[in-house]
Amino acid sequence: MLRKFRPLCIDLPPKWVEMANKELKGKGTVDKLLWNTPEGITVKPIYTAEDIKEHRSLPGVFPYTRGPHASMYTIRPWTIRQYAGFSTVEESNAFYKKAIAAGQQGLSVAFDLPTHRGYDSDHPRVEGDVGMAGVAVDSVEDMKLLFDGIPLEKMSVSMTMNGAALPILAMYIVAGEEQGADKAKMSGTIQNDILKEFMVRNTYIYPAEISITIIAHIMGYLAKNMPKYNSISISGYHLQEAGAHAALELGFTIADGLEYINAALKAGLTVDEIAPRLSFFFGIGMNFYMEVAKLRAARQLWATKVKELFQPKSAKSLLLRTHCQTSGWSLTEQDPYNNIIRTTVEAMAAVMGGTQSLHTNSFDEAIALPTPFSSRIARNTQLIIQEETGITKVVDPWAGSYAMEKLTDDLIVEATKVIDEVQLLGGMTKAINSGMPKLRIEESAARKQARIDSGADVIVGVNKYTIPQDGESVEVLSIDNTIVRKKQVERLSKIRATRDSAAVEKALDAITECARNGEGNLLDLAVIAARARATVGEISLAIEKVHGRYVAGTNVVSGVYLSEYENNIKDKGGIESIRKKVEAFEAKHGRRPRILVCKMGQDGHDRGAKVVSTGFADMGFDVDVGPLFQTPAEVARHAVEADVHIVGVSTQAAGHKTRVPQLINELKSQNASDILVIVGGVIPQKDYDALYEAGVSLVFGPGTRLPEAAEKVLNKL
Ligand code: SCD
Repeated sequence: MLRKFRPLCIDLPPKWVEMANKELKGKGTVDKLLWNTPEGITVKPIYTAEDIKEHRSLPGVFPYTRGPHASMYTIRPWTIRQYAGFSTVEESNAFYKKAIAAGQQGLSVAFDLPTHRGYDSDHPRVEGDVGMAGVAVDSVEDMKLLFDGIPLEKMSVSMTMNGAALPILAMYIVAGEEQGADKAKMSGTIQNDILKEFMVRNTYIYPAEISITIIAHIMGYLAKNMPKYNSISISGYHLQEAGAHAALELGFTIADGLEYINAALKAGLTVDEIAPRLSFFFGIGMNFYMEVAKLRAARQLWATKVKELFQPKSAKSLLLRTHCQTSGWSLTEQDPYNNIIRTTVEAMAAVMGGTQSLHTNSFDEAIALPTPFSSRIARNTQLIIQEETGITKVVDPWAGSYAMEKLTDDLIVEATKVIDEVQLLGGMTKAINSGMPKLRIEESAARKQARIDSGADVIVGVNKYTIPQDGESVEVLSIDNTIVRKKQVERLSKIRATRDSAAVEKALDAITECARNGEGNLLDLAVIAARARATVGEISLAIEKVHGRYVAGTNVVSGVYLSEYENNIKDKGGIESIRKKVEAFEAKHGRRPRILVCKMGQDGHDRGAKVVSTGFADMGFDVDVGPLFQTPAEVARHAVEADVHIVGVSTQAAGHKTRVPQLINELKSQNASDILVIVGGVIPQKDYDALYEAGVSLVFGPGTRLPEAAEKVLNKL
């Protein structure tokens, strides 16, 4: 009798169903308590012993679901490793020293976007980006100042660097040498995960094949010379930030890791030479149980897959060790102190999932780089969990929870489907070339946005329990980019004037030759070039000469925003009225409103641009998506050629103050000042007036509902 309340595949205890149905007092049946998550998992309101297939083995034992070490935090807690870097090397150095004195346990360097993309600070394409979203490093002289007074033999340093991993790691090695450090003792991690750059983050330089070769050379060099240094941080974090749900994040990340092992084997290395120094990096969002389960599932999946595919001899090759970062995307501009609570919940999930290292975001990061005050709170969040709560006293405390064990199994099943799909395409490089992972992530992001816009997914302060926006905003950090750039340009000129140019040229030629014929080790050669004071831009160019720069396609998914929005019954109003307005516009003007969505400068974070493009297209706009990394002049030319009504600038990395006014001037000079310019993204409230004064029609901060944005744009038109 009671089974009719349940979908056939979901087992709920009949006695419980009977009681719960009574408690529902006629307001539906227990079916409505089932939660179908974006991962394709049905979360039940209750789990029992029947849900557990088998008891899991101990932590420190294959398949390591419960942790890579037996004792975990009971003898050594995770490393508090806050990601930071801004403007000049001197300022970042002072910040690191203060953070260490205040309890931080490892360093994590954020570089600016020109450095990521292999441009020196004096390159004409990067004027607005130098020192904005991280620290500018052009040569080994900068690297030495960055770590001045910080002994690299003792301090473990993570460097988030992918595109320009080769020159940056070379400069770090030389900075260590010149401090007198023993390379073999230097510990840390270079992100060096280029595959995910092609999927989401976009700080690649070269095409995929040579990029993977560079990684194999780096793995080879480190295995031989720096055994304590982790050669890659295989990153799901950025996939989650770009919109991937947990099963996509997990599946693609594990598949990336398997691809790197294959690349190393192809380069003549053995699995046991490199796998123990592969490390991972996951994002931790607000779905608490799912995130704890994700880390447990990740360890089990990795150990099982590596054992099955590569049969390593060393148990260390099977261990998934990971860094985690709380979700930047989950932070809101509205009611920003709520972000402290979000970050705390996410940090708890990371720790209960058994992370080895953690970054907790500062509450103001939805709008700007953190201030010393917000950084302190973020760091203290971890110190309080570590030292006041007793959480470190029990290993894998969720083990044995019926719900957690089942969720771990369910996630393994869903992520395995993703991995199998990638393997069928021939591995991750081929899958990326097919465009599949990028589109799957963009689809997941568009669906998430539709669930928020329709009110199905709640974000407190954004689409529920909102407070009036009274213009009051938190203090944010501003960087005067012109001063940073001037300093960098001066230091570059001095280096170029004083170094032995013949030695530099010889070292750079050797890199070009190796990139051409594959003989030698690219990191070995980059170290020689860095010692001779070759710059990041020059070392990058030495390879670009042979392999060129990669240019990504501009496909977007269509239809998914609308279908997800319409699936959610809570708000049917918004979209239909927009579509009607679009039709009215078309009837009057003979064509639909046409918008060019663009990104300028070296900022490759394109989740916002892609979601807006998909959403606006689904609401009836004609959408052009511009290529990444454009100059204002290039965008203006594109806008004129495509005859658009609107240019929508998406910005995440603080370049808006320089580039948006330049774009408006460019449009004027091309007789196209009738084109509306709108700007959206991470923009502090205090910059709004300057943008309006420069001629911007509308500014949209994070958390804007797409139907509202579309309506405002149509009204302006
Ligand atoms: C630890 N150890 C133990 C133990 N716990 N030994 C016995 N029993 C235990 N219970 C040992 C370890 O084996 C290791 O020794 C040593 O202690 C240090 O521990 P660890 O776990 O290796 O910790 P750590 O050195 O901090 O390394 C953690 C990772 C590493 C392995 C995860 O790769 C790392 O630090 N990653 C950080 C990456 C990062 O910060 N990325 C920022 C990205 P041995 O070494 O001898 O084994 C930011 C970013 O991208 C932002 C977004 C953006 O820019 O877009």
